[in-house]
Amino acid sequence: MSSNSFGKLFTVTTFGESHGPAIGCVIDGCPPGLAISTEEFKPDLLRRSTGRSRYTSQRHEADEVEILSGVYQGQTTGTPIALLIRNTNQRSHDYADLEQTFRPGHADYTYWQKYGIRDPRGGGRASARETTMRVAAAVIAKKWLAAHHGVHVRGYLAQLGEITPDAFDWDAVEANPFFWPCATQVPALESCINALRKAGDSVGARVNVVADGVPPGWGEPVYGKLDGDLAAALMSINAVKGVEIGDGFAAVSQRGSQHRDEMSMAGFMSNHAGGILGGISSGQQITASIVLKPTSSIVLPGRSVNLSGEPTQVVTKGRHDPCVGIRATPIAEAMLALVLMDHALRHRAQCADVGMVTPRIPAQSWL
Ligand code: EPS
Repeated sequence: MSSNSFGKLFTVTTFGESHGPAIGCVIDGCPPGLAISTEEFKPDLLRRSTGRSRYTSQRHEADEVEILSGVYQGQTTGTPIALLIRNTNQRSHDYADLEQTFRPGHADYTYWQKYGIRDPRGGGRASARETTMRVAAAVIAKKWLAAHHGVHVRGYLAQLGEITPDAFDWDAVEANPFFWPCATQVPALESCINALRKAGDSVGARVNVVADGVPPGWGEPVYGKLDGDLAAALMSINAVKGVEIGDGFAAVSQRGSQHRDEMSMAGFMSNHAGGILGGISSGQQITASIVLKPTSSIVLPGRSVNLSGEPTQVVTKGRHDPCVGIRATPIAEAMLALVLMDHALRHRAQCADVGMVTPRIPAQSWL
């Protein structure tokens, strides 16, 4: 009922609040024998972290993972893996005013209506800090997927406000703090964020993620569709307001003759489907896209009401991201990896005996 867990065979449960003593997760169902060390969590946690550049929240967290269980002599044992990260840089007084009111566009109001009690410090459970544990859990999923199936998940920022990439280069993506695929546009992104900061405002963004190497057959019909689970997982990320798989909403104006991905034994001739047909992977690159709304925690005054129902104005203090999309690439990758991991195990459980059937169209990458 309380929905802090997801996945059927590779189950991840997260817990903790942004300003509590710690955040953590329990991963159940991880196959035994996977080598894993605390060092391996660092790169992805750093990619997601606040304070990595001037263009994100300046809260400085070390994000040091402690492995509490499920790993013995450097290998997973098949028992629940508990990971913990202690919060060390909370500034809870920034949130004092929010005890009495609600930020427009934030979960403050809906959490209050649902539970009748809330932790307003840092957004509590609704804080983007919770995504730290998704990224940590996905380090394990990414490693297993790569080792057992050669699956590789990556992503990039595909739009920031009005700005779209002029060119595409995977090498550029990891070379700037925006995960932007065109190096020459980075100064324009910096100016955009600087101007937003000055104006006290925020902006939305689009993040694209892809998975290469997924074999055909992962996913289930009807209620367990791979794209259904992926859409739910991506939509569960804070601030996500839209999800597309493959061509997504562009399909509305396409003809069937355009949208279908014709086949030959040399490969599929296009990838409008985003690598998923009937909820089951086709062996093509899996492609998905998310839209993140502009951050609601902004310093421009906004009209709201207080706990007594009186009109008031909210000015959000604190160290907020002018665009949450800038840090969302590793989070979207994490959700894609976690869904793929779960479906890899689900496919193995039911259909491992089916093995390889012919014809098998070779995989291609479209990005
Ligand atoms: C967040 C507000 C800021 C961010 C935080 C998400 O927190 P605070 O107000 O405590 O400085 O820094 O993000 C993280 C701490 C993180 O690790 O992602 C919010 O309102 O969601």
